[in-house]
Amino acid sequence: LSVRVTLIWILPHLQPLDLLSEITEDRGGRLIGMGIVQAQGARGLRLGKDLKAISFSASHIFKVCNHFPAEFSIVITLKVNSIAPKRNEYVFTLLKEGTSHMLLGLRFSEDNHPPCTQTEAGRLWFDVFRRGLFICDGKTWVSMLKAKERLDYVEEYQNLVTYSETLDVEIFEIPDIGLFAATANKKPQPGSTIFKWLEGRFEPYQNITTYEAQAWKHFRIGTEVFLAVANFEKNDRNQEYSVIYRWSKRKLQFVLHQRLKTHSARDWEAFHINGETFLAVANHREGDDHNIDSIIYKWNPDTRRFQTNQTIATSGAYDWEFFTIGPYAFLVVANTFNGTSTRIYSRIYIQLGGMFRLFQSIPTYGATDWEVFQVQERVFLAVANSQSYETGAPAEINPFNINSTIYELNITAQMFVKFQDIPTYSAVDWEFFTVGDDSFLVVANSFDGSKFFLNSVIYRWQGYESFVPVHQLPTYGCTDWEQFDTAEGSYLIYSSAKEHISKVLRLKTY
Ligand SMILES: [Ca+2]
Ligand SMILES: [Ca+2]
Ligand SMILES: [Ca+2]
Repeated sequence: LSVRVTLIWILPHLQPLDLLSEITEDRGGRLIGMGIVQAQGARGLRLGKDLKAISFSASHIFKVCNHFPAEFSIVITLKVNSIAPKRNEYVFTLLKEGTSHMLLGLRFSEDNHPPCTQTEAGRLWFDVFRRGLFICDGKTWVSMLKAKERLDYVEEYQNLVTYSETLDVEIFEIPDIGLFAATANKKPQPGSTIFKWLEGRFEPYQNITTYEAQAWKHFRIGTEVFLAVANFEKNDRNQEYSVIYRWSKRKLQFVLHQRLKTHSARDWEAFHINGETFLAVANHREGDDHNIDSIIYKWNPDTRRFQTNQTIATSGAYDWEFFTIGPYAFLVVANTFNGTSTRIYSRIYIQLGGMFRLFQSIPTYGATDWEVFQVQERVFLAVANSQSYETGAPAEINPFNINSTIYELNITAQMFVKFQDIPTYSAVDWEFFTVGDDSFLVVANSFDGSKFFLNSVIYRWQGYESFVPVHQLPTYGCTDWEQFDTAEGSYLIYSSAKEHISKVLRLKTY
């Protein structure tokens, strides 16, 4: 064990003190109980085998004032060749005068947590394995080197004025260009707006004609950036298309790339499997028929076009979500309505042999959104249920105030099982995000049966207690939540299907 301990006062007129020299030399300047060693060009002191501890009175260094300064650093250079498992070693301690009561201590161990109770409060611990310095707050070891931020509250940041109501927001980055938000707007002229983040705010950048746009999806193929829009309505020439745009590096604008025939498209999902790019469209209905095919397209690098790869029968499809677990690729669809009922199955598909096959069916109630997320090693799927309705069945007390459900992947059973029910009001979106070490879910509550002014709710993961509501956010016709980070901070944005304003909120942390 070789050590060097220096105490640095954080005051300009105080000089660093070499604490080791206080104990290593006798009056004649000879070393006591240690030897000088050289390791990779650095000289240090090795404690003698028989030396258990050496100490000196603090009065040696507190010559003018006998109080510790409010701020100070202890710099320790330590080389440990080996440490017995489950052993702790104190490197430095400060004891109360004339007693063995420890006021401050720094010890290191090989990843077995030393106890941390009121007795150890204020003690430091250097974890060799995780290479972190921790302080005991009386209950747990808190990291000092990389103090994680925590969500304190949410504040209004920017009112994003849109030309018409907004159904969806997509946040994406174009490398070397910046951060963008594409809003899916209801009216065709001037259409939907793409905003660019400039000096801490979103500013309008480009308008694109869309037809009751429901959703935007951004994706990349190689270095090329694309944006796909789901158009719910026909264009002026009675044609029904959803459109893929490509970022032109020359024009610095999105330009038309490909039009695909869709049927009241609600959503696009983009994903890559083994280097190939796919797009899945949620076809909601054709005329009055909700039981139609949704399509998975595959990018053909030769023609630079998307081609139909697979069709999947859906019922009022509203949302696709792609995810992977280990080597397996999954797609889950939110089926909203089959023509008579919203109480139908939404389905999870797994890709086997190049095709998606049914993996699991989950009963849902007018499902509008799936959100997949992980907390530690656990995989969850949350569904937003918007409405419980069935032709001929007795009406519910409030068909909009129903549970939305979080499912967890059970590895042994190889299926998703119900984890937690959360009461929602015509939920249309879940968004998962993290702040520091904490995990959050925010739900878009859109309608309670009589009004669109409702609170959306942020839930925090609290382990054994599951997700617990922590913040209530007043919203108006809220349809989508997105979380994003910039150099300035962390933000949420939500879209309103009821007014021409979407709102950017700032996550205040401490
Ligand atoms: Ca969105
Ligand atoms: Ca989606
Ligand atoms: Ca979502």
